[in-house]
Amino acid sequence: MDSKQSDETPDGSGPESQFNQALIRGKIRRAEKGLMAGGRSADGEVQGTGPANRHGMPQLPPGQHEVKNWPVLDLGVKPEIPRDMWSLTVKGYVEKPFVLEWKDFMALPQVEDVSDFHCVTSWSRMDNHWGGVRFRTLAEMAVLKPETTHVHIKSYDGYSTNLPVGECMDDDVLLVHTWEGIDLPREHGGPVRMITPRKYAWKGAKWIKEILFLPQDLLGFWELRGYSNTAEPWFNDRYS
Ligand SMILES: Nc1nc2c(c(=O)[nH]1)N[C@H]1C(S)=C(S)[C@@H](COP(=O)(O)O)O[C@H]1N2
Ligand SMILES: [Mo]
Repeated sequence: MDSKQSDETPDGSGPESQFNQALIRGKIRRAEKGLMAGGRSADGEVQGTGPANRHGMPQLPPGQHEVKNWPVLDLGVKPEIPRDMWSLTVKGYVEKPFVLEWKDFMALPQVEDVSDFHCVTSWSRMDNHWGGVRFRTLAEMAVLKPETTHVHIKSYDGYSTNLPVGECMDDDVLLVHTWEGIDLPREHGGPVRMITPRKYAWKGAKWIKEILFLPQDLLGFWELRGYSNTAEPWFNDRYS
């Protein structure tokens, strides 16, 4: 007991203290990542610039201005998909591909989160309250094959976008059906869209239809048309 206790209080010597140092370094790295990206994880842990420690002051990425409304951006089509017609296909380099209908999706573990929404056209909407399912939950269900490196996401309007698989595993990457306590409005991607708070908003597919896991990157609609593939708001990383 005594030796265990002292191992958990590292004095800079012995193997246990090395392990603790590694944990601490990991937490620092995570905090720095959060500081660049902003946002608060669903378990309430503050990750730098998120709502919880903004004290009411907006902290905008470079070149962004805050809006209080929520502009609508799309390709001129706003598909109408009633909940009982909606399904989500998860496939590609996975052990267990599946298709979810509405009731299946709603039976998955549900989370709430607060995060910001940064559009490349320079507006940001802060402190959005979301309800939905973590992307990570779906990835865990699908059991990724070791070759999987990227995700390509397809929508009911023909839109697509792509991300490295690791960047979809953050706690704040959600498939949302609820916004500010109401059903996600159709013009914003209802019944279900993805949100990627640490990326510009074009990485978040509205009217999401399919998640395809791939062993290489496959560019999406805007990524093929000159938008940055990495899309990092805190690095002003807009166009490639
Ligand atoms: N299916 C689909 N998803 C989409 C788009 C789209 O045209 N179709 N536009 C993207 C872009 S460019 C932005 S900025 C955001 C806008 O989301 P909003 O209309 O809810 O503000 O959705 C992204 N997701
Ligand atoms: Mo956009």
